[in-house]
Amino acid sequence: MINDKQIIFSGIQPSGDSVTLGNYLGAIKHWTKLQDEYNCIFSVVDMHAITVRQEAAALRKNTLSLLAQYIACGIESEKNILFIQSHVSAHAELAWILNCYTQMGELNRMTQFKDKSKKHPENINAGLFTYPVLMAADILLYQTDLVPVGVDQKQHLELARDIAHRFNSIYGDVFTIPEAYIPEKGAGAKIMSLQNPTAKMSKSDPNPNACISLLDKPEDIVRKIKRAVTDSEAEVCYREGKDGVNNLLTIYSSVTGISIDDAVKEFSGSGYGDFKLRVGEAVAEHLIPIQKKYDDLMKNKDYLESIYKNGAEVASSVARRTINKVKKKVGFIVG
Ligand code: ATP
Ligand code: LTN
Repeated sequence: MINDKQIIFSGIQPSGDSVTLGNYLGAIKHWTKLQDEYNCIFSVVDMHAITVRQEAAALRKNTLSLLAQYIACGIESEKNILFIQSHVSAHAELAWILNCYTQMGELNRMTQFKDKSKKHPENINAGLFTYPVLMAADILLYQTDLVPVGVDQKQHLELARDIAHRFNSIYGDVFTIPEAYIPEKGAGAKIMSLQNPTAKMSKSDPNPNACISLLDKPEDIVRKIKRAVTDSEAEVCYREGKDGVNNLLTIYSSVTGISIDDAVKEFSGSGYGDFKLRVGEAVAEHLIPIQKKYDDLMKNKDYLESIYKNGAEVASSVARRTINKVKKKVGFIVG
């Protein structure tokens, strides 16, 4: 890259029609704060999405929609490289090579693979198993320094580091060793399901009341938060064992910028009904301008196309340097 800022890479799968409040607070919102200080590369990782069966037309629609959601949340196309993963073929090329430098035993330990296999017992495909290797390729192709992700991705990132170390120890310094950049506890690190606050909020959750989507209508947001599972104590405080209330306090703190301690003071003496209503309203209010921007962007498909085409061109030229070096190192004849 042309300047000496550190490189950041991250991505989200277009595996649903909208990102969740978890994706937003755990990932995208943090990205917006990094765009001035770092060279940021943000990808819509459609190749990861097909590890779970997707309907083709829906995947196309969701991929474009996710790009618009990135921009609507404040990721500026002028400051960052925004692109669609399948547009840069070096991701698939490097993933194959790195597959040959990754052990079955390492992949067997991945908890996301175990969880997703349980969720989709009818389709435990090899791509689901080697998913973390494609993720490692995404990161290592750009000589990434930092990877901002939710805490659920920490294990994948550690594997990417292990693969990079292994490759470097054989061939010399080919890859930069990436570091995870994970938000602190309480700052949206892990937003939990509204219906089962011990499980993470996930866009592929079949229960629509478990998760808030970035594009949900304000009245739906308020309704879902009103129905959120809490406990029978009726005391708004942040304490171990109060997973439902802790989650709502985290959400409230993340959208308003008020610290959790101050939020607890604000709600002291409030009943859960009042507390949930105010959290719901705060979330809805925060999302309204994002939704408005999203609607405008989706009316301008040419603009979105110009962004992803330009992004793919720039990303390809950066990725090409790494993939050529890797090919030479492993002994391919580079034409
Ligand atoms: P899926 O349900 O399809 O597995 P997902 O909702 O878990 O998807 P990903 O595309 O896997 O979302 O994740 C995108 C980013 O959002 C990652 O950085 C991940 O760490 C973060 N993220 C996902 N869910 C949450 C959550 N509940 N809380 C905080 N961060 C999250
Ligand atoms: N595996 C991630 C999405 C993802 C990613 C990446 C994140 C794919 N490639 C590279 C950071 C860097 C997920 O499920 N959230």
